[in-house]
Amino acid sequence: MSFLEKIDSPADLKRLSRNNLPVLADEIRKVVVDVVSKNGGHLASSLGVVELAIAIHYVFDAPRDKIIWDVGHQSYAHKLLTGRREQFHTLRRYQGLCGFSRISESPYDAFSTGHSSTSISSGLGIACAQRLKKEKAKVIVVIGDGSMTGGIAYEGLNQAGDIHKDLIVILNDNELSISRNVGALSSFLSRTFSAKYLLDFKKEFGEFLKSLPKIGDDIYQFAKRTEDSFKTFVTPGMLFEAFGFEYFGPIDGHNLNHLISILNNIKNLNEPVLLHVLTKKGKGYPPAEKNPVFFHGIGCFEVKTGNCKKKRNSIPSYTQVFGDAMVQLAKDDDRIIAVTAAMPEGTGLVKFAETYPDRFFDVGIAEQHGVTFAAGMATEGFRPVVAIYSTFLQRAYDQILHDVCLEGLPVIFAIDRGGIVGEDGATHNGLFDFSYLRSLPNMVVMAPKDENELVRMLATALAHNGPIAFRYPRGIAAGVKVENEIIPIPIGKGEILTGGDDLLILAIGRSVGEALIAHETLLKRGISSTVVNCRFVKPLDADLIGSLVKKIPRVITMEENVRQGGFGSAVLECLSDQGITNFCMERLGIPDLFVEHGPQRLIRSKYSIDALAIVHTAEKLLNPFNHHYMTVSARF
Ligand SMILES: Cc1ncc(C[n+]2csc(CCOP(=O)(O)OP(=O)(O)O)c2C)c(N)n1
Repeated sequence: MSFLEKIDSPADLKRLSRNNLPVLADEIRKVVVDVVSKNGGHLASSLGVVELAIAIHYVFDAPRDKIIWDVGHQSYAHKLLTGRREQFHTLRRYQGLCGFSRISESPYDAFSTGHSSTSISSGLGIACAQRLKKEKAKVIVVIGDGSMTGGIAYEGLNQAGDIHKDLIVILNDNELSISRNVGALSSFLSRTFSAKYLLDFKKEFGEFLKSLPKIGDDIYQFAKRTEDSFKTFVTPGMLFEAFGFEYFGPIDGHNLNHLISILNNIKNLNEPVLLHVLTKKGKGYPPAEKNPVFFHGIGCFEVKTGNCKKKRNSIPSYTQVFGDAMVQLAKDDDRIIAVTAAMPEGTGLVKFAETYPDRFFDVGIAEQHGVTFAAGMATEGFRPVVAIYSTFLQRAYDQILHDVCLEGLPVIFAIDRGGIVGEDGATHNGLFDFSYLRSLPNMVVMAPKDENELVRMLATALAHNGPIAFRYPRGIAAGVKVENEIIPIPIGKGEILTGGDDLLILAIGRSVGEALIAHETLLKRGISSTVVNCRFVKPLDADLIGSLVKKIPRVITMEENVRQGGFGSAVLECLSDQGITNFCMERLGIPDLFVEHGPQRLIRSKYSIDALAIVHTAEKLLNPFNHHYMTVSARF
């Protein structure tokens, strides 16, 4: 029996001797690699914190003590040590363990995460609540150097240092976000402040002080007395101590003995503490150590070689098509700027960054800043294209409203991962953007039916002098040819794709493809439908929709967005505004809930946003004996 197999809770871990812990770390790594190779997941980040997870659980007393893993993508070892070993093979599978931390999954997950940089704020909230309740739990948060580029982390530090509550922040510094970490802070944290550098610096600085006439020797003696001030002066400690934190480190995050000793010491302090640990992303699995960017978030792979199992598809992803179009269009348009929030790979902008380094900006995990930064560039005549996943753009809502839309600035939002994302689940689904964007004055909101239309929408956006957004799905595109000549689409114009008098299907984005499949199936069952690719959620093609609904009053709308405030709602409002009331409509979209993780296809089927759902709904709508619709239909 392995050591890991004996651990059903952290109490079992504590029974192991310190000597056995490195073997346990190896066992954990083996299981993590094995399961991620089958289910996909955040491998490199999780491998990097195995010793840290062991040490934290060895020293602290969870779930009484509260442990928060920022983002939660690196929490696999924590899951294995906290009673989830048996279910670990279900990681990221439908109805299996979530790929991030969830309060609802385990009492050991003190806070739910998925979006970055929240751990210090939530940890501080818990620490304050504990104090009010007169309970003595320790709160330990682990945050990566990438996540430290998010502004909310500093808002948390600022308050924590001020109110001086007992909070332990562990900075997991592996010098990488998903790819190279960016920004002034990352160079500040950089390894140039290594022990050797520190010693050399101390020596030289000491000599320098001593050489100062009169006062030099006194200052030197003072500095020597307060030995740590040297360290604080030249290490990141300076920054964190300015925030009111006691700084420790940097220490080797893979040295279990060292980690446990220092955590044992820190445990007894009653003040805000920052422990800076240095780790290696991908640690212990050579392919991930060699290529941590590739293994940050990975699909299924072969353990022996690290090669991906999925064959490369000849059809590109929407992300790739967007990235290629950016490179192509920027050739003749110097106004085009690309902005990413720490996701050049995920948003397809690597080629753009290489081709136009001066016009490419990675702002760090700082969506709010990225949007306002783009707004600033737009005031100077540039056309910034802000490429952010739908779910992360939620962060920047006020910036979109206040800094972009209020003055109608021409910022373009290229919103990737709109709709169901699959295995990353509830925190990552892009199901709200239609609703949150269409309520903003001056904003245009589009969604392409295929990759050619995606490119046309980028051109449309570049030709438009105001805020404009287009959102596209995760995954392989529709497989149509991208035409050489890129023709912008007239703003607010939909297109009729099929003719038919029985049913009107109004679809947007990816759902158009599903509507066309449904159209074919329905034809075979004797039902003819008009399918409209509406293209715009805002402004809607009100004339087209109004006139069609008058002719074909049985209507289905379909979208990969929540139904509240989404595309279907927009259609209802538009018909109401035109005084059109004589119709019956079913709005297919996501109901009022958060959608769990699972394969995209399964989730689409479960929530009735696929072709089959249209077919079933059509049959219901057209059934003369269906009581629900009879009353409405009687008016036709
Ligand atoms: C608000 C937000 N934006 C973007 C992401 C996507 N993302 C997930 S992990 C990650 C990098 C995190 O880097 P770091 O905190 O250093 O952790 P590491 O993976 O290196 O251990 C990013 C950008 C996110 N989770 N949340």
